[in-house]
This record gives sequence, structure tokens and C-alpha cells, in this order.
Amino acid sequence: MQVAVVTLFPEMFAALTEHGVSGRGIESGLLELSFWNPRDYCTDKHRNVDDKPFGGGPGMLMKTEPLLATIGAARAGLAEQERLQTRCIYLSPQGQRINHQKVTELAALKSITLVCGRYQGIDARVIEAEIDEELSLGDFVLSGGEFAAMALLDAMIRIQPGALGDEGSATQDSLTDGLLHAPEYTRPQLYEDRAVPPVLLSGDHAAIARWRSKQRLGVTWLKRPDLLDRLELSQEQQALLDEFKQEYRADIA
Ligand code: 9WO
Repeated sequence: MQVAVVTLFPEMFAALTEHGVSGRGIESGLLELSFWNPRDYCTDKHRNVDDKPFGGGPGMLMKTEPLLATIGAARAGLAEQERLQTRCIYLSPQGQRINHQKVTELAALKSITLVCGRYQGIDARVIEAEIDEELSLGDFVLSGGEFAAMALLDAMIRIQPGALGDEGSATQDSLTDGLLHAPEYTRPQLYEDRAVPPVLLSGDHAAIARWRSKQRLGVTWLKRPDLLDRLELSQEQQALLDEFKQEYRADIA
């Protein structure tokens, strides 16, 4: 997959390219990143990349001509096939919310272009003309789109086939099936007066799988009931969730 990133701060992406699973994924060519900096597409002698908003008010916008030239260069830099299919994405709090399903959809594309805004953002006509999709990580404001782009890219890289190695398959991710993860435990077996749930030490794989399924349903019910509302539970899952609720109510009584 080819990803073109339009950013005034390409150096920030070292956090993604030089560490951990995402670093190895890029190193091994699962995802090819290129950077396109509006600073390099300025035409005025001062190399200005910001401009005043019409109508006044605080803050600046990204200067339009260098931004358009950069998006155009990023698109021209893609191979022809990728260019025809590329999706141009702007990361902003005004966008549609990204979830695991969206990440999966984007990760399957041949190429995407990520536009990272700075300052107060970009001219509305650039969004209309050049942006296919405006996406948000949540209802909060950053100082620019770079961290959001990196978060999205990290999520996309780790689900590329071959990214995680053998020990952790992305198909086992929580949220792949719309549920949260079951609680996990490592040593020590006893931490102050808290013991690891005995079933996890039992060696009974069927019992462990059943316990984890029940916990996943229960944890999702407790922490993110909005996720459960969107799911069609099987009879078996409904029975497990009912069991969890009973035990939970007995526990807090
Ligand atoms: C800056 C600013 C300064 C003065 C007055 C108003 C202002 N609004 C903004 C602003 O919203 N800046 C954004 C910074 C412009 C687009 C890129 N930036 C951004 C992206 N912030 N937060 C995101 C983001 C992206 C994805 N998910 C969550 C947040």
C-alpha cells in the first residue's frame, strides 16, 4: 500500500517509522510512505505557508496555493493505478468518526493521501475540491493533523497481513467482532489480595475460552453499552451475557 502524507512536519513521523510494529511494517515494505511538504511548494520569496482568514478573527489558515500544489504533487507521485484509486483524507475534528471497521476498510486500499492541517485548518474550497473524506479520531482538538494521521497509520499497519508475526494475530483484536477484550493477567498470581481468576490457571482450554467470551460480553456491556446495541448477539452469547449480569449483580449486592 502507498501512503502519501501532506505535512509541514514530516520529521514528526519518525515516531511511526522508527519504532515497534509500525517501524518494522514500514521497514519491510508493507506500507510505503512518502512525504510532501507545502514548504517546498511555496512560490513567494518568504516561503509563507500560512495566510489570514477572510472575515478576520484569531489564528491563521494554511496558505492555499502551496497546499494545492502539494496535494497535486503527492497525487502525481503515485503510480498510475494507485493514483486512480487513491482516496484523499483530511484529518480534522469536523470529520466522521473512525472506528476499527473504518481502519479495516482503509487498510485494504491500494493507496491513500493523508492531508495534515495546521493552524486553524484549510480553506473550505480545498476540502470541497480535493478531499474525498474528512475523518476524526474523536471530539478533541490537536494542534495539527499529524498525530491523528500517525494514529490512523499505526492502526492500518498493524492489521496488514504479516505485520504482527506469529504470536499476535490482528484477527484476534478486540473490536474485530465489535466487542472489547477480556481482562488479561500475567504474573504474579497473587498481587496484594487480588488473585488471578482460577479458571485461567486450570489448563481447561474450553473453560478458558468460555470464560473469555463471557468476560468480553460483560466488559462491553459495562464499559461500552453503545457497542453492544449495534450487535446481533447469538443465543449462546445472550446466555453468556445473562450469566455475567447475574454474577455481576450478585457481586455488587
Ligand atoms: C485552531 C485554531 C486556532 C485559533 C482559533 C480556532 C482554531 N481552530 C483550530 C483548529 O481546529 N485547528 C485544526 C488543527 C485544523 C485541522 C488540523 N488540526 C487538527 C486535527 N486538530 N485536531 C485534529 C484532529 C484530527 C483527527 N481527530 C481528532 C483531531
